[in-house]
Amino acid sequence: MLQFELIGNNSGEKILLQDAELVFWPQLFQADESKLFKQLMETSDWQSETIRIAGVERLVPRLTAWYGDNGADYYYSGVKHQPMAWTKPLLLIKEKIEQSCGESFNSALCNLYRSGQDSVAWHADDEPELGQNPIIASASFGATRTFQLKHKKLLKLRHKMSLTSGSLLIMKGATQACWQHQVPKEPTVTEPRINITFRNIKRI
Ligand SMILES: O=C(O)CCC(=O)C(=O)O
Repeated sequence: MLQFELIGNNSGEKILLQDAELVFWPQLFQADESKLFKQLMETSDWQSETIRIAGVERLVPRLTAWYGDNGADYYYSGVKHQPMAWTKPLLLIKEKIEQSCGESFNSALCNLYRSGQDSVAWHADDEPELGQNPIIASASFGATRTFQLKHKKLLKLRHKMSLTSGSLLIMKGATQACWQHQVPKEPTVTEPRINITFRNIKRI
């Protein structure tokens, strides 16, 4: 049975970046992170999706799974997707994050990066159903991967950080409006990583 304890300073570390609000907890899940990684691997319904780029169908370079409250539908490539019902480990992680940051979430996108060959390209989490200035809570388990940010207008402004296992990164304020982020391929990484971005879909 997994249990979480809030110890020490639980307010996270602020990352100072122009036009962004980022708060980072390097070890929010502490000793539970490897157990959670295993449970997430086993209980998530990982799917291989395709995207169309310039008329060509391509496999998304990672596996994904959407979970959420009933009715927290989201639109992707013009198609309505319905989330699957929450699993136990996801609900535990969600509860811990909600306790830590004081926000609530009704859906989660899970990404499985099978190795350093998997990635997510530059984008912002700025879909209309997330509303203005959305709060995105990003929890990571497994291999450490590099998370990069670039300002949409001030092209010299860039930032990168290592998202370690058991960490939580909160992105809020103007972050999605002003910045893009990516997880690039890292061929030297051989181990898998799971990332979960908790979101609040407004159109229910
Ligand atoms: O894997 C990550 O750290 C980021 C995932 C991400 O950007 C997303 O799900 O939109």
